[in-house]
Amino acid sequence: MTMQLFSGPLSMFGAKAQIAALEKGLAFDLVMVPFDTDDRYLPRHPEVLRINPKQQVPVLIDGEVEIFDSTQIFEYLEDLKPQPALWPASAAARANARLLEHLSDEVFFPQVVELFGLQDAMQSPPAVAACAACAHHYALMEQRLAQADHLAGEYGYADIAFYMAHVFADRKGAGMTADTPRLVAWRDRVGQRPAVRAVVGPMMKFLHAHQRGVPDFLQALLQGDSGQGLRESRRT
Ligand SMILES: N[C@@H](CCC(=O)N[C@@H](CS)C(=O)NCC(=O)O)C(=O)O
Repeated sequence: MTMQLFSGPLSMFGAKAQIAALEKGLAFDLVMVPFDTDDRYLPRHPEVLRINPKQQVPVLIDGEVEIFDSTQIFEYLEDLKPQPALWPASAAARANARLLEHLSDEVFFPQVVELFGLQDAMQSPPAVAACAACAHHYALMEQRLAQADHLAGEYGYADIAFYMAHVFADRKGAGMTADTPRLVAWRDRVGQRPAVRAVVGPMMKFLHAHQRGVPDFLQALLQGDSGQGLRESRRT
């Protein structure tokens, strides 16, 4: 039976898992769970409730494997199909890449979450602090890109995680700027990947259809077929 990935139309963590599966060339059925239109996901799908005590997406079912959490799913996909590799080869480089992925999910993204609900108060102290924290993270990533085209050497999970997190940061008013030119070039490079376009394109079209903001740098995805022929096997 084909692997099933449970996500939501605006789930940045689900998008991480979806991009990774596409990069690996793995077939999967994408199951979109119910969702309300105010940045809140209500994953009432019975399989999500059964498998994830946190009741969150993404959840992956592959035969006897039933797991949740985007990073856990990264690890499973890497074990399942080692090529193309999305973690670096050496132990030290892998540790570094995992650290960057963790920082993106657990340090950078929580600052973005702070901005949810503050869109009309971007000069308020908590919004200013969250934007400053995002800018600090961008500056750190800019330094990483002095040595390589991607955050942890070759393109991989660290890039996927931070790309998705920064899309939401931009939507909430904490996007990257010309202060980090290497990072802007990285954004364009990663954003051109067919797997990334295939996931971010529909997400932007969903936002647009619900009269919600689409970042300037992603406006082009509203035109035409952003999936470029890369599709998961079926949407449920
Ligand atoms: N650490 C988890 C985070 C998952 C997460 O926050 N999922 C969100 C959607 S992007 C969700 O399902 N939220 C619903 C809720 O918390 O009630 C991961 O990496 O998968």
